[in-house]
Amino acid sequence: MKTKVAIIGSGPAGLILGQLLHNQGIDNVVIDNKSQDYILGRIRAGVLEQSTVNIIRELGISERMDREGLVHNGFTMIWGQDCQRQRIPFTELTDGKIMMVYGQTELTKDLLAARNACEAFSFYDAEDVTPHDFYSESPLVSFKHQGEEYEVHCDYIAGCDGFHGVSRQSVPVKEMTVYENAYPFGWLGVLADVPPVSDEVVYQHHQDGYVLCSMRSPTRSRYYIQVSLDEKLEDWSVDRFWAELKRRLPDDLAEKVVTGPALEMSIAPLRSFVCEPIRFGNLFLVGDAAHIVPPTGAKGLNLAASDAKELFNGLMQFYQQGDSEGLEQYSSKALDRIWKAERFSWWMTSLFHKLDDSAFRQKMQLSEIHYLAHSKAGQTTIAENFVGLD
Ligand code: RFL
Ligand code: PHB
Repeated sequence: MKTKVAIIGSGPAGLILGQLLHNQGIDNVVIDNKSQDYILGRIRAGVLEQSTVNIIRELGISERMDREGLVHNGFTMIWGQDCQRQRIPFTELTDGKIMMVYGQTELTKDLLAARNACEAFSFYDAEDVTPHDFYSESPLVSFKHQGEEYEVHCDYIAGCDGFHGVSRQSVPVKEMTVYENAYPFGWLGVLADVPPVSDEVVYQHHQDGYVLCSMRSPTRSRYYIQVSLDEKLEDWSVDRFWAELKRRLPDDLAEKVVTGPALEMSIAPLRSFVCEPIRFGNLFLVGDAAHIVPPTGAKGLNLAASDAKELFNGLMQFYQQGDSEGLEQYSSKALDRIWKAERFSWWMTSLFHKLDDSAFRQKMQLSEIHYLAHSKAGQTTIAENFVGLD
């Protein structure tokens, strides 16, 4: 089989890139080692930046997002034993940029529907997916599908296969530098069909661990609490989760918590990770394949979308004008943005989580949150980073 761009991975990064290319008549093939049902069962991100919203609109698949998504203009921070709170009106502080609450699952559903409706080739449940010869002019991706062996010959390979994918692992270790930070805690998350405690996202610093109140719709809530990494999911009933959430929240919010069965409950570890560069010959890494951020700043999916757009721009320039400058600059331009999001995500994580038992460090965190919350410059810094730097 021959195509222009072979895309490994059908998460947001691969599907956005595939659809952007398809809409411009640039032939591409998507190959994923999981089924579409499995991909749609993953519960992950929920908050889209303005730039991601713009990409979805540009793709012509925004009808449901624009109808069902919730436009947000601010979030609330809560901290300290006296539960001080401050709203960060990010839209007002960033010349009108909004955030859209629309689940990654819903976005993936829209992207898959668009992919399935067009003529482009996609392979799901592929086995042994392997990129080859990407330092040559004739790279290819091999895999098995329904008992048949396939080779997709292409000009370029886009590695959009997430943190555990095969693309980054196929690059010789000496070709990349890896920067990594693991955090000694995770997030225990619950998704439930109950109305949220607030119409805006709430981030809380609590002496026993961070709390995040988010949502997917006016009737579906997404909550997270910080837990230590040795916590086991089987030790957490949903009732224990609700009790702990209410114990940490201020009384007025705890009273508003509506409990119910969990649609999903999981523990996610937190990690910062960047590999440099993110281009290796004719293999480009996109999204979580190249970098991971702790979810505190809501940046992972948004970075995946902006990487995909950046690579698409380079490919367009190449296929429409024969100019490879955009592709040459992909790695450095994307990494510039990636590092800014890494910094913000690391900083938000360090500011709001219980890091250790040091009472001094906790005082420093509370003092910094208090300062930022009451300073216009501080609020603006948070707002600009939260909505996404250009
Ligand atoms: P994905 O979504 O992991 O998709 C990768 C795809 O590649 C396939 N694959 C392979 N295919 C072929 N061969 C192989 N060997 C393969 N190995 C893997 C997989 O099946 C899959 O289909 O990566 P992508 O596209 O880069 O997208 C990244 C986002 O999914 C991720 O960054 C976000 O979910 C992170 N994230 C958040 N991001 C935000 O922007 N806002 C948020 O509010 C937000 N909240 C979150 C999050 C992630 C979380 N978890 C669980 C890590 C909240 C949580 C709890
Ligand atoms: C979510 O709704 O899942 C969510 C919201 C904000 C974050 C991370 C995750 O910072």
